[in-house]
Amino acid sequence: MTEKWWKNAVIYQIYPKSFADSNQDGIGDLEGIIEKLPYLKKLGVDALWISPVYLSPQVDNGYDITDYRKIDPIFGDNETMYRLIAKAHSVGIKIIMDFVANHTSDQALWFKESRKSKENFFSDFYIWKDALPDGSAPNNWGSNFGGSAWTWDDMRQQYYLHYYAKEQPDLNWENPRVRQYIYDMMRFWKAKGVDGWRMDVITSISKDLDFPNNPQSYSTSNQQNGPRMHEFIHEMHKEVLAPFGMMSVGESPASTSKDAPLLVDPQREELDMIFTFEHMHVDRKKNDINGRWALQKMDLVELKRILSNWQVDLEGKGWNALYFENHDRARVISRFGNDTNYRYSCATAFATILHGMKGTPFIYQGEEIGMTNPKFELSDYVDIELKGNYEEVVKKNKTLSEEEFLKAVHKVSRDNARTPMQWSSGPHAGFSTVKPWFKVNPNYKKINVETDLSSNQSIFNYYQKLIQLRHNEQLLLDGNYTLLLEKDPNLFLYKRESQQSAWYVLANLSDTPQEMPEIIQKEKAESQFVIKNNPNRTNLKDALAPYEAFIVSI
Ligand code: TEU
Ligand code: CA
Repeated sequence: MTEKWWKNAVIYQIYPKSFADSNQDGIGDLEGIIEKLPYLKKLGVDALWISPVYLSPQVDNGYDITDYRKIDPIFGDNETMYRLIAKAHSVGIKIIMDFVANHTSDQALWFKESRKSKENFFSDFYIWKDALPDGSAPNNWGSNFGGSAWTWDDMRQQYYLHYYAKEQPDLNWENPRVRQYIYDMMRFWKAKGVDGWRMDVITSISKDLDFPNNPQSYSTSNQQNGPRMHEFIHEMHKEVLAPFGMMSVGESPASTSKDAPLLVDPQREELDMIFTFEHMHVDRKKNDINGRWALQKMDLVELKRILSNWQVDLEGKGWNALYFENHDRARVISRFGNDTNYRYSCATAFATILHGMKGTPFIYQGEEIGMTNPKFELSDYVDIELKGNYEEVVKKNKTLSEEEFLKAVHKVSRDNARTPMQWSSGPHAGFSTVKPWFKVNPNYKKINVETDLSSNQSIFNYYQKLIQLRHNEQLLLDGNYTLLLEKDPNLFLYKRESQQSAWYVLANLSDTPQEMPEIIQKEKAESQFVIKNNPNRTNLKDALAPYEAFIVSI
């Protein structure tokens, strides 16, 4: 329909470790993805974003890369990856790889060489600084996984910078060689057929070379939008993205809808889309010392305001990436909705809202069958962020009790999304025949692909329809967007409209019935439902059931 394939596309994210285990070692792998291609084709998605599968010690589940051109043996080998790309292409599915270029693993050859001395070819591939006269770190910057962002290296007798784990040293993008090596790596994968990139914390690649202290010790507030960020991204666009027509979606934690066009306005030649974090903070207390673990009740008015700002502010200036879930986020129905009494309605209601918007929707594995957060014991969790933050917040600062922390973990921890994919009610949810690397959610007997597909309330089927709409309806592509009832604390209502047609997209995102909005009641009786999650819905008058949602064409 358009010259940019991703504008009518729905992209599905795979977290390989937890998707499907083909060789029964408890770890998901590439062959597992190949086996599930018919499932993904049936769902109807256009592209797969595959979280990192490169050689890695797996300190951060592959976001710590040792060799960008090698597939980690836990996932298969390079030949399997090439076969996956070819097989996906043969059924019309594109492949987006994860591009982690803010940092590497400390096991990468570059880092091993870099730490050897101050005067070798790789010395300036990372960010090294002398200790302060008293031996302490160069400044008070913090790591996202707890503690200082600086680690002392005995061999080199200097500190190196790491925004994440100490095993994830930050690359020095100031060094043109680093940039050229990265572009070469991208060309390598392009030659293998990769169609685009999801760019991990791409807005962190440029550092403030004055290294000023943060107002608060160990804060991570300095990490985004450094002085040369736009310049570097533009260079990458010129060198690789444009010449090879590769799609790009950048992770951009600090972007607001106002400054987003600086990254995604096509005329600036930087990125195609970015993932904002703004709407992910609507259940988080602002400026709280406990950061992502300081929770409050989800504020729907705020969620509507943020998502709508992105719709409106990017109109004509850039393209949205739409998501509620990914491997760093909890299950949306457990976090913002009701995953027990209204699981089907709630999952499809959030899906309706997201997939009705302008932009490219991303589905995270398991979202399409309404998988939920598990409520594990603290000792069951494995994520490095959770563990690092626990040490910091509960043990060291004592600003949260263990109970409060666990409560927050149950709501928002990254591990909520990382439990193995629930394929069937068989042993280990059909993910593997042996004990998986991370616990299966005990609700798998009830919630799994097999059960969902055979249910008359199938979340999968609903997603399938939403994806078909994305492919077939011009209005979704280019209709403009208007939020209605902006102050309503329970209903999400917006209008999509073009010269030819108009739709209302409506969801009751509460546990209680709600009056049908007057503006809808006034519509013609012969209005057509485009999609609805309540089979009993036949008119535009009756009250909305809890988590009822529909799209109606007027
Ligand atoms: O995430 C970056 C990121 O900022 C968040 O995931 C962060 O951990 C959290 O939101 C802080 O509150 C990316 C990847 O998606 C993540 O999985 C990696 O761990 C991280 O980068 C480092 O590569
Ligand atoms: Ca395996």
